[in-house]
Amino acid sequence: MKPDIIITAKGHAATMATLQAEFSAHNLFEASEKSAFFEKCAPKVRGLATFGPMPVDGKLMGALPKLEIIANFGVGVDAINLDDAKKRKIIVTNTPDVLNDCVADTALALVLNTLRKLPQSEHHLRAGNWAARGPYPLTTSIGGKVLGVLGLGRIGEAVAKRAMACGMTIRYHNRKKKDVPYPYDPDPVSLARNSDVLLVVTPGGPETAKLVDEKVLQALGADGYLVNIARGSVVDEPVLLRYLQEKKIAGAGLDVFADEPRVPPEFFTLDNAVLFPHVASATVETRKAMGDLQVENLRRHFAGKTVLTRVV
Ligand code: 8YV
Repeated sequence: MKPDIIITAKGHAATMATLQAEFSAHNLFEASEKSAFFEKCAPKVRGLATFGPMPVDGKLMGALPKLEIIANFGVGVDAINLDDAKKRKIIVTNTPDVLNDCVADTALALVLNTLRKLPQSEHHLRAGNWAARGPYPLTTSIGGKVLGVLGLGRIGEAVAKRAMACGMTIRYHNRKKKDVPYPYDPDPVSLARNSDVLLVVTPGGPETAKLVDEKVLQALGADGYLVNIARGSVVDEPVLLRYLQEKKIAGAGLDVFADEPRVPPEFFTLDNAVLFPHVASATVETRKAMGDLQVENLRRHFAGKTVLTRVV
């Protein structure tokens, strides 16, 4: 008998195919009538395979009396209420490490693209402006600049290595000081004040909501840049938009937004922002590795073995 699982959202195609083949999978995202869907499968569902930002809270967990495990595709588990899971002794797994390099590559790309305005200069060429109006204006070097890492975990360290290879120096702020060779700032405001580029790599969720607020952006200042590859929720987005419009910071590179995939259209007209559609881990290789890990956690759990990457 294959264990029954619910797949919450449409995700990585090959992973979905494996989940469908190995488990008795119920696709929540295809259910037109949610109550009928739950009535049919809720009593037997033992696992959830989660993709994307759909909230998984106590109400959903409570509707699934046999739920044992929530296996997330992605390292960030901010959409899952971990306290609710803990209370119910439900295991939560994620997909750390396998995405560090790709996410760090994207972070470095955003730093480079934001300071050097490479997408904007490409647009200048494509629009015929090179020949018609002359060269693209000069931009800002990354070499010699200070990268302030807000949330120096495994991904932050991978970005730091890459940034140092480009001649940047590193500082950081975490809730706790770490045993690393980089200078520590006691709070996000000091880190922003001491940095040319503030890179946000914290987890999402209520503990970091709007951690980058007006005070932090003020401290970053008119010559400072913000790069966010964490979660849109970590930054006060309306304030960021205003700071970009009023040139109160020099620019921003954003892979994540508060209400994905809806991005406030005011961002589209900004010349001082580089915007990516949450692609940090989006390569064939990394997405396969993430899916393999998600599936392996489910397999191991249902085989009575310890899961590989348990969050709670
Ligand atoms: C993915 C991510 O885009 O791992 C994460 O937390 O944000 C990304 O790698 C996301 O998990 C896709 O659903």
